[in-house]
Amino acid sequence: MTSDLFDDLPITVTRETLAPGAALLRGFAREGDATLLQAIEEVTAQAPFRHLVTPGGYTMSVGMSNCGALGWVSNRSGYRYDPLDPLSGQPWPAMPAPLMVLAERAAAQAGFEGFRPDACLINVYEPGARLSLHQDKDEKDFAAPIVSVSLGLSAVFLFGSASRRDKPQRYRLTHGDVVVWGGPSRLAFHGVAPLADGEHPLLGRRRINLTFRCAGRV
Ligand code: MD3
Ligand code: FE
Repeated sequence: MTSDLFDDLPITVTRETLAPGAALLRGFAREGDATLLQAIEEVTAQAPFRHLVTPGGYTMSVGMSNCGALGWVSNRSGYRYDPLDPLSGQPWPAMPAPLMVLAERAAAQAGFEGFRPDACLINVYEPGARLSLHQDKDEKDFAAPIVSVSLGLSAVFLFGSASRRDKPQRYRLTHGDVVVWGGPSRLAFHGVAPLADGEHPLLGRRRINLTFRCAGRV
């Protein structure tokens, strides 16, 4: 059994099904969290977090960066995956091995063997930041799941159905929780409630969320 460097409590990993195709792996990313954060820092030193503007002209409260062959970007003309970071004109940083390995293991645990994401969107939330209800459908391959990893402060995650009308379920996602969204859940509406203030031992007043995607042509 491995232990958390800071409190020596054993790490418990549990699996629950939120909906058909949606598997919540609580604690899955806690072992090795410091390694993940180090890798994220290396990415964001090259491709800093920025607040993107939506096609509707709103500046997002969530800060974003990417790693991998493709990165998700938004501006007044629309959303897209792009091989280049528009801030630098350079390719996005490569996906660090510890991130790729984590995503692959989590997907396999949920029944998606051979998951090989080409994009990892990195979201940073400060107190008050939120993500309104949306679907992720800019990817080319809906047969592949999306793997999400929560780090730092807890957030209330809103999980609806394929229809915006249905009232979403609420789940608290905490440091180290991983969710695999595949099958019938892949196109579900989802969002994040405004982040409550707090202090996390590794991340301070922040939450970071990683989403691993197969964005390009398969
Ligand atoms: C359910 N991120 O980046 S992760 C996003 O916490 C995004 O930053 C949120 O939604 C965050 O697009 C939520 C959970 C998540 C991600 C993708 C999904 C849930 C999903 C795709 C389909 C269904
Ligand atoms: Fe999303």
